[in-house]
Amino acid sequence: MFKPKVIPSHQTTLLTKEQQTMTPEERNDLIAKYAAGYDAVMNALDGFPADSLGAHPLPGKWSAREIVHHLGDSESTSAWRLRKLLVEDNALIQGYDQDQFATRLRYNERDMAPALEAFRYARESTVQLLGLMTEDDWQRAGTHSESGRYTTEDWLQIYAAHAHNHADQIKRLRDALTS
Ligand code: NI
Repeated sequence: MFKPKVIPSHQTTLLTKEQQTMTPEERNDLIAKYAAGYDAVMNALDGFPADSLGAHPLPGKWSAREIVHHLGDSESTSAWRLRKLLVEDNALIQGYDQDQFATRLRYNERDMAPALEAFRYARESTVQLLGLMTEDDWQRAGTHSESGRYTTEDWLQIYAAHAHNHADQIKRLRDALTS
């Protein structure tokens, strides 16, 4: 069970308002959302017709199995990205083509169970790190190969939402297949 870390107020007063883009409360809300991402995906998969995991009922959209493999790969990558941001000064965050990954790495042909576990434990170990981050850690920044400056707060904003967005996508697939 994840417990948001309480940050003593004297730490935040060290920063000016301009430097601080999120309050500790806002960050803790996003960390809790991030920590709930695996359960959101499992809820979306609950009752999904097993013989349709590889189906494409929505034109141009991934199947449920492809989404789960994407989560396995993307979340492993995101875990590594946060670690780089925390350890390396001005870490290089490398972008990649997720559709090429889906096709060339044969997402739709492979059992998704190991990807679900990769997703789950990449998050679980990363939640440990998020709970230990100091104000200084939340000011760290690297450079993304496509989008430029990339801070630990940017990381949090992106990945707090990521799994929930894909859980919604899986639900839309389920609705399309079962209605
Ligand atoms: Ni994604």
